[in-house]
Amino acid sequence: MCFRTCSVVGEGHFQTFDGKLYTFAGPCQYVLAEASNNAFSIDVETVLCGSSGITCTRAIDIHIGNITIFMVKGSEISVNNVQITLPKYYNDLRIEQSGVYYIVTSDIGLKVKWDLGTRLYVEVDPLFNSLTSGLCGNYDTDQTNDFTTRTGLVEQSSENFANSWQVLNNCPDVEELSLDSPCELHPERKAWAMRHCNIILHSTFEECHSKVEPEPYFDRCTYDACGCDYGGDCECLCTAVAAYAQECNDAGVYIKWRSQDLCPMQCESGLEYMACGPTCRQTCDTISGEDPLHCSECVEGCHCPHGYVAQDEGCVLADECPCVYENGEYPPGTVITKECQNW
Ligand SMILES: [Ca+2]
Repeated sequence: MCFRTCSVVGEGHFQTFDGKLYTFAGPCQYVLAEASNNAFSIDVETVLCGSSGITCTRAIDIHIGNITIFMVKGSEISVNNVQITLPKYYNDLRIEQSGVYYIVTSDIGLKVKWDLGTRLYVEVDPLFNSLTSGLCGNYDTDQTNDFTTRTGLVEQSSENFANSWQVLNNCPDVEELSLDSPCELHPERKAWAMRHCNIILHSTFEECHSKVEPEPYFDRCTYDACGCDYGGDCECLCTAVAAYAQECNDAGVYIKWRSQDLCPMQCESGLEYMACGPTCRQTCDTISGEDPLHCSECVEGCHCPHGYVAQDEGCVLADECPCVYENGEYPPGTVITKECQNW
């Protein structure tokens, strides 16, 4: 069975585990997903990112057992209030970075991917069927009950539903239909937004169109590109296009859509841009291991070229990794009485 994914992309565009799409803009802290067996909970904090009232993700709290992982834009990740450096491996928990994403993987059947911006994905094992609630909905393959509030009512509007999932119930409720379309509020931005978001409908993504319907992503893109006026308008546009590209990746179609003219991504220290790079960054330490299951999908971003592995901030030739034997490091090619694997 496959993991089910819930996403929060761009400016408050949600897709529940059961696939229901909605947009909700409320600046507050909300329960994104929690399991009724207390296995995990994930809270998300959103802030205003445009004058028309749209909101963006600013921070995420992940609680798994007695561990709390806190990620906030512009700061280091902390675990139980202690800052950590990546990658960090615990017995049943991994926190690592690959491409544009920070990735938390837990053996309980939970994976959280966040680009520290406006792309957030939560994946759960099917064993959580009928156990989740929050803004990601109750996962039971039935979309019609996804707007279930904290008190168990099924609401029609995303606002009434989402308001009930405030973590502390300390923010003003968002009114139904309080948000006009950002393109109506900012008509001067509409043409620019439409023109650039058009790449989603364009031949660049043609191969993906039959796998992932492009129109909803085009609509979200124009919404975000019109509304995101607190600086970084290009970032909003690029994220919206990248969100469609990520869906294409998940569907097995890898499209290199970035260019010098549209959303170029500069990679440093010998890394190169890949539309579909490995989820798990290989290092000299991990190269001997098999790719664990959780590394099977791919993510876009800056990755070491083929044949290279990550070392410090940059990459080294895999062949040049030192041999490690009984905690000692030896140059490549060293022959020890007991066999050291040479790479
Ligand atoms: Ca449901």
